[in-house]
Amino acid sequence: MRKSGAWLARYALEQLPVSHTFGIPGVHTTELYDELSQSSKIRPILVTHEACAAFAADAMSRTGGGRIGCLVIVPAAGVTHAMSGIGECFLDGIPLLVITGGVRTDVEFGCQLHQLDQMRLVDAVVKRAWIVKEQRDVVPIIFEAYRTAVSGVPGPVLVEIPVNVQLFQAPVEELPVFAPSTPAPVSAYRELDEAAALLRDARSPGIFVGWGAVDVGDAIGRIAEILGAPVSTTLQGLSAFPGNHPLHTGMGFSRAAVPAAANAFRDCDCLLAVGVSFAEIPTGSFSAGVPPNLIHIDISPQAIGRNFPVKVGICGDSRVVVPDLLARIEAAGIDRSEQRRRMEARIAADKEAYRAEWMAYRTDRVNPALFFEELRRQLADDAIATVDDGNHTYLAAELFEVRQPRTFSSPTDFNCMGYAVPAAIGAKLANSSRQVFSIVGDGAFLMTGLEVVTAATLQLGIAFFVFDDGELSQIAQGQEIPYNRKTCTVLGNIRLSGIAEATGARYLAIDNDSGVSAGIREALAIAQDQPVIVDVRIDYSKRTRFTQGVVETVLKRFPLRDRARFIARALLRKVTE
Ligand SMILES: Cc1ncc(C[n+]2csc(CCOP(=O)(O)OP(=O)(O)O)c2C)c(N)n1
Ligand SMILES: [Mg+2]
Repeated sequence: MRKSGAWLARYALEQLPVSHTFGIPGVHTTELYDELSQSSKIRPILVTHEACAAFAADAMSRTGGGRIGCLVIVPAAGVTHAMSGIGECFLDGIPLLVITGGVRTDVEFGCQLHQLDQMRLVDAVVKRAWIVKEQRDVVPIIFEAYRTAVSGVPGPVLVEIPVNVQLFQAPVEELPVFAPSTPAPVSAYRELDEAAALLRDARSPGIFVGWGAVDVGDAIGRIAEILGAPVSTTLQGLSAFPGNHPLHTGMGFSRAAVPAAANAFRDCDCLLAVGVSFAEIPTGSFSAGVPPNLIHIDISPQAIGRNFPVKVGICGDSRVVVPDLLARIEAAGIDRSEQRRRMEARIAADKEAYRAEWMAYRTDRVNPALFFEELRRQLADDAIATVDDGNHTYLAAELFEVRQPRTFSSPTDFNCMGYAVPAAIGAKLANSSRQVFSIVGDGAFLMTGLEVVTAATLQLGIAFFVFDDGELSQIAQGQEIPYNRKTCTVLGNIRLSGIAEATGARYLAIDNDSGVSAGIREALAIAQDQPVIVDVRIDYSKRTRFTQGVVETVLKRFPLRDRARFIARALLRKVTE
């Protein structure tokens, strides 16, 4: 039979868990787009910018119940735009399938449009990249790319299909059928026994979970309950453990963590860490007190022992390893009910005190704690949050209770602003019957906020809560102590109502605490079937524990002379300016 590369690409993609593709067509991909337009399984989605395509696809992978996010973009120019989101997926361990066109390989001409060595370009941000040479390779390469993306540490892959391969037909001997593979069972029985014994003998065990544990929250909960152990999460893994479980403490457990977490882990003598890489954010810039008895379970062999030495390291898929560990702990005859009761009471008291501290803080703008508490009250438990990067992220992490797996997505290790708005679109397309909302800083909103037009065009019901403080606050706050001036962190004056009008979204503002309850109710009502931009005039004058803790930790680690220089300079500026 004779088939075109574009037909074959569609044939391959239709067999994978791909429900949508994201991108902007160009002359190198129109044939592929034309094929996708005829698909009953895949819907190609036009975005305004390829970075948004990648962020939307990322959220499709994170929240889509086994789906993989997929891009179809032009070579070079589309790829450089998309690299913000591809990089996020690479560092956050999120599978992503990037299909790009490629310049013609059947002509002699150089200086073709978009001609660039893409393999070199993406080398640092993909697990692997391929250039398809012939039509017969299209299907096997796309299948191999998908398997690569989802196996081991998940991540992005890229397949370049030259435009001539897409356009023209060539002989193809067979049409392979995709066969999914299952996670390989572990053979770490000795390590699991050691881990169970360490946890049994510990005086004050603690549990730290990340995105890699997002699908084993129930088993982690049972382990925590048997051990009477507090559970802390990473930022990316906030949804890996329910915020309303009595043993849940908060993000991280360093001095940059909320009091419930910092206190619960203070005497921790054995830490069970699952699906975490001990990265900079959740460890409070590596200041967390990790005990020598560290049991580290992760899919990445590179992560185990990288930042903190391990006593027991187990490399494997948490969906296989954690149930095995739970079985051993259940069999160990542990009774810590009294310890568990005490721990739960302490966590509840610490959480209540932290809440009261925030609630007592009143200004004429919106109190973040009040906002998040009211939002939680009005949302369904399975509502999906996409959150950007900034002060609003850490406020959400400290003050919003995340209750179900995969209901909180935020850019973490690559930490790329501009994520939340397009990610909400990906999450909504994957979860049309669930509430989807964004918490996004005004600075981040300026990067990708025009993508709201896509939500309006597709009539996606999403509430975009823009935390409007007029600054790049997370950085401005970091500048305050050491520099006492805000260089390039004060934003231009933006009227969000204009963006709503321009994109076809509804608009409303929440100016102060008294408008919070009604404002959220109205926003969620509108967002049943259309996008709404909510201008939240937020109060940022109270710092998060995270910002306070990290600024202090980082400064402390400076060489003595430089620390003295920084402090002296800040003091001088305080007095003289
Ligand atoms: C692409 C990108 N550029 C710059 C940064 C550095 N950065 C981190 S947080 C932040 C401030 C974000 O401001 P805004 O979106 O208004 O959120 P806020 O901190 O005010 O809540 C900046 C500039 C980043 N993380 N990503
Ligand atoms: Mg801001």
